[in-house]
Formats: sequence, structure tokens, C-alpha cells
Amino acid sequence: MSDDPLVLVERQPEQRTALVRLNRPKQLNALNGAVMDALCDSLEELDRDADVRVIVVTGNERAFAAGADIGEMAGASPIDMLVTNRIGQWDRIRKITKPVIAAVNGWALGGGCELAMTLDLIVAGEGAKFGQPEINIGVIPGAGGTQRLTRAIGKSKAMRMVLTGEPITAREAEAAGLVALITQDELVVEDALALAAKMAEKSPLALRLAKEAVNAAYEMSLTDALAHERRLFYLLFASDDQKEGMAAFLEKRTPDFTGR
Ligand code: CO8
Repeated sequence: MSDDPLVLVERQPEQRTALVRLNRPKQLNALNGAVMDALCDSLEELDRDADVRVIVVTGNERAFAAGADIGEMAGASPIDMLVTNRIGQWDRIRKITKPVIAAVNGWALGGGCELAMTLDLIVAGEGAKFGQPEINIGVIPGAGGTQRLTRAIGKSKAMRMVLTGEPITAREAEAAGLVALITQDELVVEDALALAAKMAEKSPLALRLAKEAVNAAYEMSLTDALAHERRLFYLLFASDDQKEGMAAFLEKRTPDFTGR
């Protein structure tokens, strides 16, 4: 077994961004328990770090991640699955308050596609492929694939992917609304970091509440979500960043946001 870290973290202090790279290349970044532990730990650490405002998660040129580790779960009983409750851990990713961009090259399959969808938005290389192939191995998506994919691309396309197990291309994923931005394969990380840097210029408080408000669209009725959005909007008027942002606009200068 290799001693290489399963997740590599690189900070870009000037841009106030960080890059988290899944690092299990021989297994196409198959998401075993140890990789998920390392990923969740890294994301939580970066979420606590005031010098980081936006995070990018990537894999390598062959795969973002080819799914949950099939070898690890092949022999499991329902009770093993229940007791280890590996999918419960995915809630740690949902609770990250900073924007997290998925920079996807190659395969994003099964849990890999679900991981990309659990993050906030997807930047994909032209050669990326997204799929939920669990049906091929006698199961179904278990970490949000039937739900997030359906919300992202609609029932009919989600049914096609989930019931056939066949992947879609980055272009199809972009046209369907799953992917926010397509770029050349070799520029995926660079372009995702540039997007992250652009976001990192904004108020960290506004970023956090904007993320929370958009996510509420998935979880609340329209009436409740609109009320929630309005409360978050009003709350920002308690921040220095709102005073600074509006003053800077009126004084025709660049705002200096502190996150307070
Ligand atoms: N699990 C374990 N090992 C894997 C996985 C995987 N998901 N994917 C690839 N690997 C391994 C291969 O076994 C192979 O290892 P070795 O060299 O030791 O034989 C190595 O990675 C390279 O793979 P291939 O030789 O197969 O490479 P190819 O380029 O020929 O094919 C594919 C690439 C098409 C991506 C192919 O590897 C494949 O189909 N992989 C499986 C994809 C899949 O079925 N994913 C879904 C898994 S189930 C799932 O994700 C459920 C999620 C539930 C929630 C998460 C709970 C934690």
C-alpha cells in the first residue's frame, strides 16, 4: 500500500483560495473510507481557515473519481453498511460553509458524480464524463445521485442515466444544466481556480449566505425559501462588509471586505 497522502492540499494565499486534490490515481480515485475521511477533514480544516475563502476540489486527468470503492463494499452486509454508515459522512461535505467548486477531468462516476454534485458547482474539461453506473453492479446511487441529478437535469434525462448506467459527455452535462462551465481539459484546474479567485474577492459573509440561500431552493418550499432569503439579506445589513461594499460603490473604489 502506498504511503502517499490520499488528498493533497495546496493553498494560494494571494487569491485566498485552496485546491484539494484526490490522490488515489491507480484506482481512479475510487472513494474508499480513508479517502472520504481525508477529504472531509481537509474541507473542514479549510472551512475554519479565515485566510481561505473559496475551495476547489479536483482529481487527475483520468478521473475526478470513478465512484465508491467497489472492492471495499462488495462483501458488506446491510448491517455493515448501516453500522459504518459511510454515506452519513457525506453530510460533513454539505455543511461546508464556503463555496466549493468541483474541477472535473475524466470520469465522474457513481459516488464521483455524486461528490461533484454535492459540491456547489462543476467546472468540467471537454473530455469529462458523468455517469451513475450503479445499475450495472446491481445497486442504485446512494449518495444523492437519484435526487441531485434529477433536480439538476430533470426526470427524463436522470432516468436515462440511472436506468442505463450510461455516462454523458461534458457538453451534454453542460447543456442539461449539470455543469456550469466547460473548458479545455488541461485548463480545468487553472480555470476553476480563476473562478474561485473571482469569488474570493467578494465578501466572505455574503458568499456564505448566498450559498446557503441557493441551497435552500433544494430543501424548502418557495414561500419558506423566499422568507429565508429575505432574512439572510436583512442580516447582511449588520455586517461591515455591506457598509464597505455599498460605500465603495458610491465612492467609485474597490471594496475591501474583511468578513465581519
Ligand atoms: N472501485 C474500485 N476500484 C476501481 C473503481 C471503483 N469504483 N473504478 C476503477 N477502479 C480500479 C480498477 O479496478 C482498476 O484497478 P486495477 O488496475 O487494480 O485492476 C483501476 O481502477 C483502473 O480501472 P480500469 O482498469 O477499469 O480502467 P479503464 O480505463 O479500463 O475503465 C472505468 C475506467 C470505466 C471508470 C472503469 O474503471 C469502471 O467502470 N469503474 C467502475 C465505475 C463504477 O461502477 N462506479 C460506481 C461505483 S458504486 C458507487 O459509486 C455507489 C456510490 C454510493 C455512495 C458512496 C458510499 C461511500
